[in-house]
Amino acid sequence: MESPKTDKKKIAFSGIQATGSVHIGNYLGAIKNWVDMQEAHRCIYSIVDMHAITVRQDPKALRENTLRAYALGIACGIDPEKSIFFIQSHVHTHAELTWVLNCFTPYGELGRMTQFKDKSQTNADNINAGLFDYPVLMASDILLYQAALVPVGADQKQHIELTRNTAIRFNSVYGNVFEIPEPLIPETGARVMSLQDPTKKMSKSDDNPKSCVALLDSRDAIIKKFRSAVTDSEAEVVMREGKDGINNLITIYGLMTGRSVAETEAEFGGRGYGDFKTAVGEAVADKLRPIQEKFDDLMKDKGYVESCYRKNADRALQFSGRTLEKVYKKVGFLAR
Ligand code: AQP
Repeated sequence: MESPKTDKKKIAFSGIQATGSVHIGNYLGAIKNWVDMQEAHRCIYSIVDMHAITVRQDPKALRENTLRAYALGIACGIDPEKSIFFIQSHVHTHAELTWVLNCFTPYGELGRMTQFKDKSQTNADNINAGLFDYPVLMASDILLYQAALVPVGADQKQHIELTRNTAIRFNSVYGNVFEIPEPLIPETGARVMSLQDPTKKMSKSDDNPKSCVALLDSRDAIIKKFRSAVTDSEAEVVMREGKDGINNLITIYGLMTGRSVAETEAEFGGRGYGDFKTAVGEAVADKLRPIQEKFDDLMKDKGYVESCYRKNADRALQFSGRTLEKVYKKVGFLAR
């Protein structure tokens, strides 16, 4: 039976929302590291569709995006046998622990969350309680699996701090129930910037489609987006403060090709921005091609994809059920 702390490997948990298309920011900031961690850690990953409905979703599109995001995860290299890779709404313990943890999370702390403030502005007509409570659902996702590590992009740091506070608060009342997790934020790629406004992070919900490169964009579209990336009025491919656009492209190029900053600067020294932008576009397209091919194969075999998420929902439920049972007992719920 799968249970928390079955072996000595550290447990890692992370999730991605099933909204819109997964982009290279999600990939470089999170998914790429999830894949790399599978050997040395006990990994648990989720498509967090319950988080997605904090912003109004079209039901048909959400279903489709959830399936596509799941298949894309496998195409990127998440191994659904080795890791537990599941769809959040398939595992009822997440909603249940959220209720309990709501009672251990101060209202004021949730109101300070930057993502809540940002999303309240972009969704001014639908500032619902779920949007406010999003970080408690995220805390439940992590704490249910006794995760020690949470590999995420830099934007999620504040939510993990809240998760830690909630876990410490609960443990201080009831003893050592939850592992206290640490964020694992990559040194490079933690904040991939918009191609149209390199002072803002690349984001699925950006109105300008040229700002964001999706993992499933065609080769032509990828190269075009990089060619129209906003840079600066100089012509020097060099990483330096104030050159946000070029710094972002050097980072993306480095992560996609394995080249260091110095190697990239030497390769493109004196060649101007045009060549460099095309080279970044081509490197990204080359890196994404095998992922896209694997994704296409998986979408032709939906039976296999379904069997993966069904099996993994059972594994996740078994694992998380033990933590929930312990929590229910600690807070004083009468056993059935
Ligand atoms: N630009 C980014 N650079 C690096 N990492 C990023 N992540 C998101 N954007 C970047 C990381 O991707 C993981 C999954 O993110 P999510 O599903 O929570 O999506 P998000 O943060 O909501 O992504 P978007 O694109 O910004 O969506 P919207 O526009 O809906 O808010 C997380 O680990 C995140 O840190």
